[in-house]
Amino acid sequence: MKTKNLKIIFFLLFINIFFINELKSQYFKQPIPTPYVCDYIGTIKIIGYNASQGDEIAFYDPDGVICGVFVLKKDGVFGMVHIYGDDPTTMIDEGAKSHDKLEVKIWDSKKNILYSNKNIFLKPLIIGGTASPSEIPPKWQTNGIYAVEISVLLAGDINLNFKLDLGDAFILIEKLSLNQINKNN
Ligand SMILES: [Ca+2]
Ligand SMILES: [Ca+2]
Repeated sequence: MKTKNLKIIFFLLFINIFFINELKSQYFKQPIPTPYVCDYIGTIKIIGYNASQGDEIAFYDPDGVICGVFVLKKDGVFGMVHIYGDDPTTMIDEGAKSHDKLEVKIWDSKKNILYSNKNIFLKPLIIGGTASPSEIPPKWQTNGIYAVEISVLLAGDINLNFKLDLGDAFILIEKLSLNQINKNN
């Protein structure tokens, strides 16, 4: 009986080490690994709050190929994300070439919302060690480690206070009327 219990405990430990630590993405499909890799780490906030464990980040190359995916293991931080480069010896496009701009998409797992393009703001992150602050937009190059701060903001949140409110409306009206004045002159 005791050995049976021990076996169960070891089995659970095994599952914990090999499966739970390597969370598989539910939303984004897995990239195709190649020997050409660059790594990204950093922080991530969604509309002012730390992104949650289980939320997903995907990196796309300019051909629309998904070349890096990471499922958050801890709130607010991610990485390392392995972002794969294209293997020139294969016919298919597995990922990025040197200096390709990378696009980021975020999936909020609890709300089941996908954020991309105009909702996502990136900033270089200085953390020291072996990671360099990322260029903005991030560019793929083999063998580097880069750090970036990701913020998801509401589209239309012009004054960046994480709310869509009258403040945004006033700025927008001001902009529109300035455009109108410029047009009329
Ligand atoms: Ca290829
Ligand atoms: Ca490509």
